[in-house]
Amino acid sequence: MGQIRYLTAGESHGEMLIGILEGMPAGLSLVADRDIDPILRERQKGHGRGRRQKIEHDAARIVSGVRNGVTTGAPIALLIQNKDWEHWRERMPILPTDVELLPVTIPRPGHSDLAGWMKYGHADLRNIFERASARETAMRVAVGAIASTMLKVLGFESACYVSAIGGIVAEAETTDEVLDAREIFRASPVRMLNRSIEEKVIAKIDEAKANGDTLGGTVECVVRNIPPGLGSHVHWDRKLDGVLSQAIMSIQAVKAVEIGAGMHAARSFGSQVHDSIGIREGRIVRGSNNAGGIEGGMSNGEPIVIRAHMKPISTLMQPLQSVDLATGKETEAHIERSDVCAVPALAVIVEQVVALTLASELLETFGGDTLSELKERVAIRRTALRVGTK
Ligand code: EPS
Repeated sequence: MGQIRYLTAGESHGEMLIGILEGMPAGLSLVADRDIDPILRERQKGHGRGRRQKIEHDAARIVSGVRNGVTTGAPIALLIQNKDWEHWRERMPILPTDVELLPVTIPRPGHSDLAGWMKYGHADLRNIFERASARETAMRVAVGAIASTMLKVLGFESACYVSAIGGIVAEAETTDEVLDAREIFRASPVRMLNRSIEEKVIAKIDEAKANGDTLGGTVECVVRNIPPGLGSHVHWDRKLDGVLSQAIMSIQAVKAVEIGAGMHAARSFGSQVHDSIGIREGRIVRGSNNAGGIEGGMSNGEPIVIRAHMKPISTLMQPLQSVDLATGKETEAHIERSDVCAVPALAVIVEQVVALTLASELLETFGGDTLSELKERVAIRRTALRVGTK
């Protein structure tokens, strides 16, 4: 368990999303429209997003924990208004109502609908999926952007791009390539590195849309300048790779996580996988980074490389077979406005979720009530690791 805790609340078509971030040190300069809102806007982009993103203009309002543009060390509370609530306020009432709520009773295969019904028995599946919706990730991104702001001050650099959509793959060769190409993929409608395949990917998303279908894909996140020693080898629940994977697996529609060489490592000889250790000017250097920056559950100073694989979105305009839970009869699944492809949004979400985890682990390892204390301690760790001195 790291030192940062956060909670989100809110339904996709409720009045607002709410977040509370606890454990940030005092002394961080933080202004929502400079540090959070540009990242929220990035999450809304991408070819294949639905009409909802034309309605929303996500912006965070900080309501506590910051004074005069600087964190105080108190919990930071945030609000994001759902503009679409205007259209839903009658059907998403907090108070008892006489308005007909038009219950949804036919679960969508792949969504939370059926498992949530089995768990809660709600007669209206909307009571499940309004909260399960990936709309919640808007607040996770807002909270993560605060962690990112702190990590940037401490010299961390991160980027996350889309390496595959619908089976069309374009992976970076090196970590530096990803970080250097940030402006390129941010400008891409599919957040990919290779502009030459962009058209092919866009055509595939359009084909899915025309067929009432959806597409998933893969994103790759890299983070550079991480001090060694985050996480721990001593307990299962303190291992950095375990903690990162849990955080990423908790993002809606993510079905697999890989670190470094990931699945490829399982198919290769050890001599092809493990990263040789060398020395240059008194400093440890590695021959490769197949470990993805983590060995023995600890950061080893190399860039962290982590991939998340997303299933296709489960609301299909050409629905699969399902069962009406009210009548017990087989029929077509419920249709709800949704996205065709949200993999570019996932890239933004993963980068911020990784930042939250790293910030939390950083504070666990180095402590620090104030940002200046934390900065000093991180600097000592970064410079202390010289070898060959005797
Ligand atoms: C989302 C907003 C939602 C969905 C999407 C995420 O908007 P609406 O339901 O009003 O169209 O587009 O939710 C899902 C993919 C899901 O599985 O529920 C957003 O802002 O990210």
